[in-house]
Amino acid sequence: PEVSTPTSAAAVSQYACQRRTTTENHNKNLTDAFEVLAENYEFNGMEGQCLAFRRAASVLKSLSWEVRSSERVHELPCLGETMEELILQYGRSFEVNKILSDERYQTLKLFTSVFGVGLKTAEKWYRRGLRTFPDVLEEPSIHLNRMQQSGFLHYGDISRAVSKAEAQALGSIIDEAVHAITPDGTLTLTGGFRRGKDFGHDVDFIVTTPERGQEERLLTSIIQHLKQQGILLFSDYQSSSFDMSKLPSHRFEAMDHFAKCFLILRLEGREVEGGLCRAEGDSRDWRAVRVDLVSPPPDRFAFTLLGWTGSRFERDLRRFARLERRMLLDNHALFDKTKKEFLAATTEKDIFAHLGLEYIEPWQRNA
Ligand code: 8DG
Ligand code: MN
Ligand code: MN
Repeated sequence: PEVSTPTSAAAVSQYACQRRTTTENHNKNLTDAFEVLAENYEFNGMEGQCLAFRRAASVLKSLSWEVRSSERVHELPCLGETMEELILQYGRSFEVNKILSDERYQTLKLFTSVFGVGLKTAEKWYRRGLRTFPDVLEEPSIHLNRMQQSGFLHYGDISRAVSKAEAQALGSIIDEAVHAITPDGTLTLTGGFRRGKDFGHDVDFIVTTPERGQEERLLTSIIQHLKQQGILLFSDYQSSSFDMSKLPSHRFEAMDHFAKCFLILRLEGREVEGGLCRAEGDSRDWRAVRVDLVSPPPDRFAFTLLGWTGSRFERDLRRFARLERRMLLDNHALFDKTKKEFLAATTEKDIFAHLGLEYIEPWQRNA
């Protein structure tokens, strides 16, 4: 049966993988506020509350109506009393504004916005009394790794949103590299742009070759090719540590073990239809852009595509598999714990079918 967009709270599933969530968000004010609260919990090591607010925001994003303060919010899944109260008193929540003007929050937000700087590093810098980029860059005892150095060097460009036209241009450039290396190689757009977003913080692609065992070589050759073209500004290559016999991970945020690389590429203005997204007053005809590439073996393509398409949707798919189906799902495989066997898939639809879920299109996965 077709799951149409629910019009009543009672029909909304607690799992994002049973909801259709487009990029159209009727509750953006609320979900932005919830994201600030979630982030602040994350910054303070309160993972339970952080997750609760992210799940609540995800439910609100899926609604085809705007939640109003008079509504019985608690009838929605994942929205507890605290959140109902927040929504009831929400004009522009006092609590949210308090966080936004908090020095620790502001500093951690600033530091973690640098490519290569995680929460641990940001906290360390904060504890040492550092508050601004110049504070960090002028502190002689701080040693930045290669990724962080590039993060600071290209900060202006890579903290600026990437447009769909820029993503397309990068797609053509990398596609050309793939085909120069192997004529039957393929390039597939994934991540936020596959979900139909107009802007992203990077561009994510999957590269494959049908020849088994050649996936690592394909990726290293692509990096080499981009380097020869003079457009490789940074590359962090991680070789494959994929073990076929291993069960899928239990963890929610499991990174995968396929060969992948995190890149910064130089994109020329003339390659982009309609021009580059640049800061006002910036007259350069190029910009730096973050690009992620992953190269799974051909028989794992569907799992990788599903995983890298991303958002809460994919987290809830794993949770749904585990709690409702006694199955383990990650970017590599699907394992049925009852039958004690791996379930193969050549398309995303196969995976949804194994899980007994209705297929949800990528542009409906903006959970
Ligand atoms: P955005 O870039 O438009 O802001 O959003 P996004 O495309 O949804 O986020 P993303 O940070 O680019 O991540 C896309 C998906 O890739 C996300 O679900 C996480 C997933 N991903 C993996 N494995 C790995 C990994 O090893 N490293 C990274 N950086 N992302 C990974 O599944
Ligand atoms: Mn992305
Ligand atoms: Mn990415």
